[in-house]
Amino acid sequence: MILATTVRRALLISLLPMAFVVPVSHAATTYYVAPNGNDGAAGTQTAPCATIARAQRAAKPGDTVYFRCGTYAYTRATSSCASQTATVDAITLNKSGSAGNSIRYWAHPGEKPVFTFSGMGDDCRIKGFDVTGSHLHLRGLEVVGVPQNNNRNHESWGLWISGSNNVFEQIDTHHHMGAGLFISGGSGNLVLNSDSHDNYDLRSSNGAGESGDGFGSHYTPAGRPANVFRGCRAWWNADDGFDLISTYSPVLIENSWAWRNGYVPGTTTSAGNGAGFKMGGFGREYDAGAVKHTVRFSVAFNNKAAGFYSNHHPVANDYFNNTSYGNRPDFDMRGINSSGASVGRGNLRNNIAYTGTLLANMNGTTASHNSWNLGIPLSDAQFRSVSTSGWDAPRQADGSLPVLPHLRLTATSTLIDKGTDVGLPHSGSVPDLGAFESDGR
Ligand SMILES: [Ca+2]
Ligand SMILES: [Ca+2]
Ligand SMILES: [Ca+2]
Repeated sequence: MILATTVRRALLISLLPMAFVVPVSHAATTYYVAPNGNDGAAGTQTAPCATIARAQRAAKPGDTVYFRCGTYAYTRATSSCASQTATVDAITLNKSGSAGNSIRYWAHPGEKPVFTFSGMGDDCRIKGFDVTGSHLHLRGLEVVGVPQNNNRNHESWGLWISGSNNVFEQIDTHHHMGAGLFISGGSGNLVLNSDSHDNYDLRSSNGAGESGDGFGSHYTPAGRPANVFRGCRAWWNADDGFDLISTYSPVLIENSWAWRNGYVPGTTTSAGNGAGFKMGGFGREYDAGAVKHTVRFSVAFNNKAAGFYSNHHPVANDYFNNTSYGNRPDFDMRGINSSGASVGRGNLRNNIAYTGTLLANMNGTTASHNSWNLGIPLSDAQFRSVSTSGWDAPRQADGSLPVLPHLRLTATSTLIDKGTDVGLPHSGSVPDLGAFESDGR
């Protein structure tokens, strides 16, 4: 029996307006997990348990599990590999919270728990975190080093998510032999202020680096709520930064950055596809079930291939207020029509394309008020900085992106107030071009 800190909500409830009362069905409990804990312990702050699995068995909707700092090292999966192409996981999160009462798996405030999987020897595909539950909130966890231990599979995964209505906040997922965070079928998930980097699937059966994406949302059935990526960064992933191939529900990406994807991490040696934002598609086939995805207020630079890529998507996505710099090309709108022919697909407004090779496959798109439409001369002087270093700087205390001068407009930039209103927040009379609205105009 785990006895931990309890907050007697009933006491609190008596002080609150009735509208706030509804979701609470039991006294919320706080549990503690620490690397030097013991799963036979009570799970209190002074007697923490040792594993997330033990905490999950105790936790109920509305409860919070705090992880103390230190390393949680995994060396074997929860089950044995049935074959070399079977899939196993190290951590199974299959117990759901409920609407308004998530189960929280949070870093203890100010601390950094690190879940490391590089010591796993299982001879098949591996998921580090296998999140099949819903209404969970993971925050502040570092997830590192899920391996591929044979060359029979496409990839392993850092976090693999088939549950829905989860929040993944301030997750730092990196150095996996596969995707850092991969949503497969889940919907209504929010990936907030998270980083995915240095992922390289060097043993993938479809080619080294071909499946090592930063973030992915795939296989979601039609009619489900959007998966959202907000304030996320993807860099030096061997394949793509963000990849939305083969999904039938919408995805929204905003305020996110992607750079140097498509290379062996830390080098300029070519690896996988190398798109910053790969915005859909169905394996180069027309699919009548395609839906519109959206990417806005986002930055791609120095990716091996396109910064923003329609990837043969059958319908026009919205590309609003993005900055693409030094990609090849910056915007590639290659879509597909019902006859299977290549055609431009995209609604582009208020974007900047600067350096690299700018544009490809624009015939068939709708594009206005972008830097290339307006005939405004572009030069480094439009920007406070065009530096491509420092983008991985530490986040702000609340987890939001660092505020850098890079690719922000100068006070006198002629790109200020040159956009068109697309129904999104902006300063001054009309939107500026690019990902960062300037202040005061
Ligand atoms: Ca690929
Ligand atoms: Ca990919
Ligand atoms: Ca403005």
